[in-house]
Parts: sequence; C-alpha cells; structure tokens
Amino acid sequence: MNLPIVPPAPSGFRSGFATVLGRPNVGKSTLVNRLIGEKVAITSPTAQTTRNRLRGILTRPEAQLILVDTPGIHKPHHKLGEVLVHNARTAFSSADGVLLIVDGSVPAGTGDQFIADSLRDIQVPQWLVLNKVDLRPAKFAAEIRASYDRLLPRAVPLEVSALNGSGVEDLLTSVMSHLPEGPYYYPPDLFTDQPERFIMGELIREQILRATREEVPHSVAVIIERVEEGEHLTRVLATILVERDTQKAILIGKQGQMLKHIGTESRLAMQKLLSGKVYLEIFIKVRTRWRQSESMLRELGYRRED
Ligand SMILES: Nc1nc2c(ncn2[C@@H]2O[C@H](COP(=O)(O)OP(=O)(O)OP(=O)(O)O)[C@@H](O)[C@H]2O)c(=O)[nH]1
Ligand SMILES: [Mg+2]
Repeated sequence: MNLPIVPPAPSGFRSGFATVLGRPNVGKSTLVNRLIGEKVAITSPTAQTTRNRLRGILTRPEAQLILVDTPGIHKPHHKLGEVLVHNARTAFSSADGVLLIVDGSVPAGTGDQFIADSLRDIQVPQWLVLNKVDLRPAKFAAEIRASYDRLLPRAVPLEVSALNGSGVEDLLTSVMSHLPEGPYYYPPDLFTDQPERFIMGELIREQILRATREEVPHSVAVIIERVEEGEHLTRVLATILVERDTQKAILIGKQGQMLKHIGTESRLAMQKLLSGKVYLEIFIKVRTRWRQSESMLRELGYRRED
C-alpha cells in the first residue's frame, strides 16, 4: 500500500501563499531563508541575485505557509531584466498575503513607492517589513520609520533583521494567523519546490556573485548539463555562460585560481545539499548578448510567468 504523501489537513488547519516583494538587495531572500529556517534562495550583496519565483514551504502543526520569493523590482535594461520584473510584479495575483520588504536602515525611496502603488488596490492582507534595522543608526530611527508611514497604509508595519533574526518570529506569527483555512499544499517535510538540478546551478551562481564584481555577476548564467549519481559519488557537469571574453578571463583568473575557488566552494555547497560526495566539472562559454536573446532566456528557464 502506498502511503499518501500529502496528509489530510486537520480541522481548523490554515494554509496559503504569501508573496515577498521589494527592490533589489533589500534582503527578501535572506528573510525567506530565515522565516523558513532553510536555504531556499541564494543571497548576495549584488543586486538582482534572485531570477526566479522561488517557493519556500514552512509546515507547523497548525498551518502551512508558502512564501514566494521574487526578483527585485527595478528599471530593466535588457530582456532578462524585463522578464524578472514581469515575474515579480505578477507574482501576487493569486496570493493570500503580500509582504513588501524595504531597507529599513535608510529612508523610503521612489523605488519603494512605485512597488507600493501597484499594491494599493489588492485586497489581501499586507505587511510592510522594515528589514536591516540592525544597520539603522539609532539617532535616525524615528525619522526613517516616519518616511515609511504612508507607503502602504493598509499594511501591518514590522521591523526585522533577517540577518540576526530579530522580529522575525513576530512576523511569522502574524502572517500565519492571517492564513485562510485550507489543505496541505505540499508534503509537511518539503521546504522548497525547486528541483535539485536547479539548486545546483544556483549554488554555482551564488559563488560567482560573491567572488566577482561589477558587470560579471549580472552577465552570468549557469547550466547543469549532466548529473550522474553513482553509489559513492555524484558527478556534475556544469557550464557557465558569460557575454564577453573579458568576463571569461575574469572567471578563470590568474592561473585558473578564480575558477578553482568557485569550483571548490560550489562543490562543498552541493555536497551539503546532497549529503554525499560530489565531483564537479565546470566549463565556461561565451554567448554574446544572451541577456537580450528571447530564445536563450527561454532555454535558461527565464520565462514570463503569470
Ligand atoms: N545587515 C543586514 N544585512 C542584510 C539583512 N538582510 C539581508 N542583508 C544583506 O543584504 C544583501 C542582499 O540580501 P538578499 O537577501 O540577497 O537581497 P534580495 O532582496 O533577495 O536581493 P535580490 O534577489 O537581488 O532582489 C546580502 O548581502 C545580505 O546578507 C539584514 O537584516 N541586515
Ligand atoms: Mg533575492
């Protein structure tokens, strides 16, 4: 007999989807990881780290919350950016709640206002999350807080630090208590909907984002070409795409040092993911202007979603 993967929900069980929105780099993915308690999304100091809608799933005895992390909303400069922003801006249409994340260490900006305006007419519960308050100078706290006062009038305002965890449990309790009654959408032990292959590619991209500067992080895509699972070892073959020869040279580094570093760190992260040994081989290819090519974007999984 096959046991059901998704158990029937007990009476009074709450469940639903909450979309996490905001400008690039405000800490959306760090917050999602903190709320879920697992690494759902890669994070980095470079803006536009997240390129896909990613679901993080948290199941407690009384509720199941699915947080939808999204790419940061910005003024796009190429087709990739257009797809990312489209996918973020349409991610809340069927959500049960919306969390607008802002950088609470600095006053509100026009980018925050632009996103808030698009949320004004939606009817689901909203939270205005002032993140990074650990970085906020105490003497400007009142002034910074006041700058967000009128941003999203119907939202519950909360202050958190996704980095050190302060305020995060209060936010979670508040969001969970607003969920409607509903079923388990996912098995209770699952924390993400992403396939392992996708996560492997993201782990490599994360190391590139952390090790490189300026245009390199934005010009990179990672393809996992092959995964061969052996008894004692998983072999992974990956390709890194860049747009220019100069970027390829940076990624290889002096005497291959950069590629070696990226390879080692990515392999260690993959071993943690798979709880086993990994042999990782990485190639770098130049594909001029891939971020402007509809067909390349589709191939890489950066498609418009509704
Ligand atoms: N000091 C501090 N840093 C934070 C906090 N939350 C996130 N960060 C840092 O801010 C940077 C951006 O974090 P991400 O979580 O990648 O930001 P994001 O909003 O998901 O960015 P995109 O995916 O590019 O839109 C990283 O360097 C994080 O470590 C916080 O509460 N305090
Ligand atoms: Mg992110």
